[in-house]
Amino acid sequence: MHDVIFENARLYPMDPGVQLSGVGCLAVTDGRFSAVGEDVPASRRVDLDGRMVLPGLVDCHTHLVFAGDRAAEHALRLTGASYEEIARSGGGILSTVEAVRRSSEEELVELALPRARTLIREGVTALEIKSGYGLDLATELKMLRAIRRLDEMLPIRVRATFLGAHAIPPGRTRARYMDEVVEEMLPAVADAGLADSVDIFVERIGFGVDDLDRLAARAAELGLPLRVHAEQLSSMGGTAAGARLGALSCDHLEYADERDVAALAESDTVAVLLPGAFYFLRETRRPPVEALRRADVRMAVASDFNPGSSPVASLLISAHLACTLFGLTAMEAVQAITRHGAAAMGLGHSAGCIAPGRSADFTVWDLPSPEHLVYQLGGLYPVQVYVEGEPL
Ligand code: DI6
Ligand code: FE
Repeated sequence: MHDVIFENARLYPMDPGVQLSGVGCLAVTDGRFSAVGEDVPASRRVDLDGRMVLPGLVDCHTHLVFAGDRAAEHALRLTGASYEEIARSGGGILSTVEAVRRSSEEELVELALPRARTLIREGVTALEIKSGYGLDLATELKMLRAIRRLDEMLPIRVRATFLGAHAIPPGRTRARYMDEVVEEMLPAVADAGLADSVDIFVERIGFGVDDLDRLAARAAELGLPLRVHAEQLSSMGGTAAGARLGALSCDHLEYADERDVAALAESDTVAVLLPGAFYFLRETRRPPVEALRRADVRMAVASDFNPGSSPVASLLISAHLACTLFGLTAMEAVQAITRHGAAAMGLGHSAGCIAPGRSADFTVWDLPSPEHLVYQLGGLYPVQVYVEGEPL
């Protein structure tokens, strides 16, 4: 006997093993999908009236815990300054760092809650949030505690990523700061159980592949999976290195080349595309989507919601941009914000598709087909969101 059966569901399970799309049933027991497709006996029945059912959406890359804003910087960029110029002259990430250092944990939570709720309203049921605006141990811990607090307060799954290696704090050398990240901050974060994964910004204005190697070795000792910001603004080989190191994902990839794609193809690493940042920074170099597709590399899409490069509070708009700007097909984009997003954030076996045994996180839409999710730009909301089989 199953707990609940949802009948008359137009199912799009996003499970490569299941080729059904049509009206059927969906059973949930103990918060997990217990049958997909067929009608089974259950204690309770819910009629979904033929509405479209998709997995809960997954936003696998955000920096939505932050204080202050960077609207003035955006205005400057509109008159010609580049992101890199602004970062080098002390603006950029470092101005957000100052604002975050001045804020309390409670203030950070209060600021982040409405941002997360905006995503949840769109159907997001799993959300990753990075630290990285502290750049010292106390503030990084404060950010990570704020993320844990959001996980407790919100009805969805929130995962925390330690991104101490996001930028080099003023007055420090890269080498000295990296010592601190690897020897002090990462072990303390792991000890406190405040992170589910570790990330690093491999970039000309950030860290090198040598830093990535060191961080990855320490993260592996501590049992924390790796994610990598790579090839967003420059070609450094961070993607190939991340793939070789078994990272869950390499993210951005505008400057990834054939070697990077080949390394991804030989790994289980997911390519996370962040078209919001590309759009917002008015970049012109596109990630090698056709090569990734040919190499069968799984592509995810995320909002990268952050105050500097992607103040984009919408995963669906991000998916839309991934189609129009990067050339994803509509169904690739839908997979990118469900199954592949889940894999990128380390939930590949528990979320992201409608299949027996997975967490019963799903969304119900008054739309004719999944293609509609990347058709209208903005203003799309599910009529109902379920997490572990319960309506939000
Ligand atoms: N890449 C990005 O796009 C963001 N962080 C990163 O590593 C930008 C963060 C910011 O500008 O505040
Ligand atoms: Fe990012």
